[in-house]
Amino acid sequence: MMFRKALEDNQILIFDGGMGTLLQAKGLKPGQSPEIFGQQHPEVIEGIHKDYIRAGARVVTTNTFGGTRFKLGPDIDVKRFNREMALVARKAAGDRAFVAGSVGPTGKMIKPLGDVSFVELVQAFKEQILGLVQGGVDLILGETHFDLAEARAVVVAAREVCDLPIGISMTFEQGASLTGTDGLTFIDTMQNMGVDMVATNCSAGPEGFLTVVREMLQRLEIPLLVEPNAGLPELENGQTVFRLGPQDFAMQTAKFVSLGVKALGGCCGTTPEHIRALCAEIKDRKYVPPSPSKKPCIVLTSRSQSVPFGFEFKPVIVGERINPTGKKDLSAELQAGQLTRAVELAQEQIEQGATVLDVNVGAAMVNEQEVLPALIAALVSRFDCPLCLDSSNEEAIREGLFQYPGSALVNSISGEEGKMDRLGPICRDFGAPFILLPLKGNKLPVTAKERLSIIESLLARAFDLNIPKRLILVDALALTVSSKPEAAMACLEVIRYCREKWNLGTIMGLSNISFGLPARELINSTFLAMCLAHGMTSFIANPNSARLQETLYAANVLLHKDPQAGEFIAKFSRWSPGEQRIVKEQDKDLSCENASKVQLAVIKGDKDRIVELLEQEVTEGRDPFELVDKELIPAITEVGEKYEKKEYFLPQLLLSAETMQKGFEFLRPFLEKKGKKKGPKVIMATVEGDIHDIGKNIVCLMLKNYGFDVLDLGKDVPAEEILRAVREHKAALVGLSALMTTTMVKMEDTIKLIRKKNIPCKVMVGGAVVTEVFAQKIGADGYASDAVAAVKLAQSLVEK
Ligand code: THG
Repeated sequence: MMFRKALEDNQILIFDGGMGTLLQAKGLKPGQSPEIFGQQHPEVIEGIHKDYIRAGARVVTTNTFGGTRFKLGPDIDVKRFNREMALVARKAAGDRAFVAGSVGPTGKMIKPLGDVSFVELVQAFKEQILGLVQGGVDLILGETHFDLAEARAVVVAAREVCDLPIGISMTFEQGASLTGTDGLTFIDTMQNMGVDMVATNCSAGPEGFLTVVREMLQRLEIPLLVEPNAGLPELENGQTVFRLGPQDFAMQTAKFVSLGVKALGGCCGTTPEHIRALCAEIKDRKYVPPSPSKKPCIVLTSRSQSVPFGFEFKPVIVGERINPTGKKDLSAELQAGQLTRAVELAQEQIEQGATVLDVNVGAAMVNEQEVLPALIAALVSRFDCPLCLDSSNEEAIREGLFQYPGSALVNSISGEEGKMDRLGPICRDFGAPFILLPLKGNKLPVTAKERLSIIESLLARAFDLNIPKRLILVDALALTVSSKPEAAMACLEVIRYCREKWNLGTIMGLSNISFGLPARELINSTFLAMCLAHGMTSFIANPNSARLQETLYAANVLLHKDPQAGEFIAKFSRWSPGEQRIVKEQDKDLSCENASKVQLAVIKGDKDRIVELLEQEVTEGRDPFELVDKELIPAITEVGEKYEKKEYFLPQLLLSAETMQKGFEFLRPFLEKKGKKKGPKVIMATVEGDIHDIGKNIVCLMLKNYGFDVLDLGKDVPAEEILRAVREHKAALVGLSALMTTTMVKMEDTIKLIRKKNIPCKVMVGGAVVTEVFAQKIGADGYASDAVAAVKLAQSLVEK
């Protein structure tokens, strides 16, 4: 029978007991290594295995606990030793019992606690496991582990070497392992990694295991093995002895069956007699798996904390602030490889209530592959909070996962060609949940339908790769509501669909939604409440917002996640309602009292009436040129000023620009008839790889309104194509846009190409992550922070 089958049936599975105490009785000297002793006396080991099988054990464990090169030393052939010990067990067991290949701790601590790296540990375990596999073991059993990172290394190593079932056992004292892992964090991490069985052994007698086993059962979804000692060790004439006799041991250990434990065995001090008594005690008992009361969608862990995301759990705030976007100080530090500010931001956000931290070091001139792992190491050694690795650089993510001791959240896997195939299996093997980002190709999916179709196809691919749902969190994709008015409602639909159809949790970068609007926190917190009502399980945001926190705690009461409103009351019992802070709407016409009808139409964005008004003026004999110069341009200039003064926001700017554009189109035939020469030629493009064009489109509109002759090449435009257009049209000016740090480098390529060909054309750049400093560095002629600034810049560049 295969071991996996035995895990699935309803039998209680009995493992063997201790080896060390028995070996002492057979001549092992205090201080001598049981491994070397076993190599010299294989017949003794074989005898012990046989004794356990006769006593009723269905699984025996190889004498290879200290079988890595770190414990065996340089003189022993690791692979051969493990193979021989496995063969001894196999010989004793035949087909009557399973053989578990024991893999204990190396005695080395992983960096930065000690001096070995994760990769070195994996190497050492692989060597050992290869020998065990060659000797014919039925499963790999990591035993008595006390460090989560090392336990993970056993799993990764076993996966690289074989397809055998894997069980991992951790030992806990007073609720935590030596390096601070509790039972829940342990099983959450191991279940994420997809191991076949979890276990706990050593440290105490059966009764000392109750608390930690109960803790694990809350979320246990796979078989659990419990192997207690024969009581607590006592010192007797300088020797450790275990005094719990076979009958008491058996009675106490058998009690775990009714809690939902699948497998039982013994650790230090237990003998074949203990196992015989245990078998008698559990005869006629059946395995009844526990049924966890609340099942999370995904769980993230650090070495010492586990954070569940799910419909019955509180929403998780992922702190967004370790992100150089818009932060000059942080960008400068990361460029210099310094981590002080990032560590400070971590501290602040944890104090402000973040339970997970997003870590993004993506800025121009930062080597993410080096900086991300270094920052992860720095954060892991200081804070308990699990991390979300936010990078589009796959190598940086992979290096980050090597550095990380638990289950980090990978941000993200999009529909980009091949991305799921490359990153999905890594996430699966490292037990790292990931954010599925519904972006594909070069069109932003605005409607729910478009998003759902990408989500469905990515899910299908993930399931093909054997990625379980417990590793998937969907990004509902918060876009900017001021330019895509239906995009917020699409998020709600995505959230509900993921929950109802797939039982999948969701997340979003909340603040994207309010870009370009005033009182952004008002929009953000209102949208948060809506999303939570639809079942969103987490969000990426700045935790340092009172309004967001107020909304969150209030929503927890309303969605029955804060029983008796306990937390809410504790936090807000002394809260005082603020005065209404709506500033009186300014007397609309005050600031434009001298405006004409046409001007007012542009300023108010009356796009339905602008043509009619202009038509009337033309009929009455007004000069079309004068209408442009004295009416439209002054009006849009007024709008630009209002935007700069923050009286106007993105929606109004857009509306006025469209209105002006309509007016302009109406006047164009009259202007051309009269032979007005066109304004300066400007080529506009979003650079290659980048599909964001809201900003660029607004700039195009504004430039046209100021008389520029704009050619818009669209988005995702390669440098060569931009060069070709510049040449063909003899453009005076090129405007390049990029939203993402990953694509802003393409601006530099484009500028280099234009300069190389010695073309006398000016280049201006802009976009969310672009800065003045970056613009200078890549040799642009100017940088504009928004559409109004872009017009001014364009005018000054073509004048020169
Ligand atoms: N989905 C996923 N991941 C994401 C996003 C998403 N990661 C990045 C982003 N969106 C979420 N993170 C941020 C981080 C910073 C800001 C917004 C979103 C931000 N920064 C301020 C600025 O640019 O002006 C600076 C604020 C400050 O100083 O703290 O707004 O959607 N999966």
